[in-house]
Amino acid sequence: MRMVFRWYGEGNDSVTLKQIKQIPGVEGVVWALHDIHAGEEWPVDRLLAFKEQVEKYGLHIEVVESVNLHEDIKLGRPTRDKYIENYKRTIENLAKVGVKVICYNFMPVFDWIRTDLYKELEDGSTALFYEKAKVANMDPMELVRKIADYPDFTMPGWEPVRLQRLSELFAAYKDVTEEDLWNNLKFFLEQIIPIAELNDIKMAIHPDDPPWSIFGLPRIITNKENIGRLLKLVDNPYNGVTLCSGSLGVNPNNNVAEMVREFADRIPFAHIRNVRLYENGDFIETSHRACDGSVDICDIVKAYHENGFTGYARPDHGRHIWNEQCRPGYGLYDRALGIMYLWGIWDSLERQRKGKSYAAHS
Ligand code: DNO
Repeated sequence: MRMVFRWYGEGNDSVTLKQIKQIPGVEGVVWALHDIHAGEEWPVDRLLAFKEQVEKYGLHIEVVESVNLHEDIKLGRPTRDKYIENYKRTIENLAKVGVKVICYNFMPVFDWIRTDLYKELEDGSTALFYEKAKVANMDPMELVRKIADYPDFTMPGWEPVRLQRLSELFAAYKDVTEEDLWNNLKFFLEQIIPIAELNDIKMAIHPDDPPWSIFGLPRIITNKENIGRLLKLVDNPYNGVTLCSGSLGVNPNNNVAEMVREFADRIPFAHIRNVRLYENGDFIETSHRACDGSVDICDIVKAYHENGFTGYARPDHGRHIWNEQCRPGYGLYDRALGIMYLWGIWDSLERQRKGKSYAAHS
């Protein structure tokens, strides 16, 4: 397991590279050029400058999250061809700076969705919260206004350009079914995977968050069966998944550890975090510790360990603790605690496997 940490870039993140370097076992940052619009090519000079900046701190940039797809690709419009060409060029450019994994998603219009970014937990910390009934009854424009209340934060999937086009996008998706989305994903992968393979970059799709349809828009990367289907669309090791325990874990029918066991060789990147589910379908993000939420993080890490997982992993969202001012879900403290929890489980499993001390200096 190769630990990495999401970083939004200088001036765009409250966490510094120096701090990230001090979290035990973190070897690289998970990053993106957030100012580049979906569909545009990422220029090599920008990538080289970013690499130099990060490497100064002894960290690598091998995992990108995300290279977002232009909506025309998801909609299967004829104009997708030029955006797919740009995507291929971006893959080639990323290979030039040593990138090994590209995380992306295929969710129409929106990326992850929550109804409250600062919901208080019983210990006084705050965390991302999703109220199912609220979303079910919500006009999506209301959610957009809510995000606009936090102008300092550019959330992936919520770029201003996309939001301005919201009503147009809803109209465009009106008749798009899940099967259409599958066909459009297949078309994209058939074009992209050969280029990814040639450039030794694994494509790793992120599950839909939450893994069900919202606002009547189709969502397809939602459960084990569909992940199996995705992997077969183009049956090649370069077509993989970012297995996100928090996204998939909010559906109680999803057993994430079972998915790890089934798809281990097709998971180049793991997102590991916990979430607490309520009977009415609401959920809140908790600490990574298994007993704090509904997802068996111990069993998930055990499944990775059993399978000799050598891919990248990152803690996912954290709570906001100790008065930290940060991007919602992306503070330093709770994610660093999450990492230590994951290492704790991993190291004790390693200790058992080896049958001898795991301490480097003993
Ligand atoms: C949320 C993230 C997602 C993820 C994208 C990948 O915190 O896990 O926004 O980056 O869905 O494309």
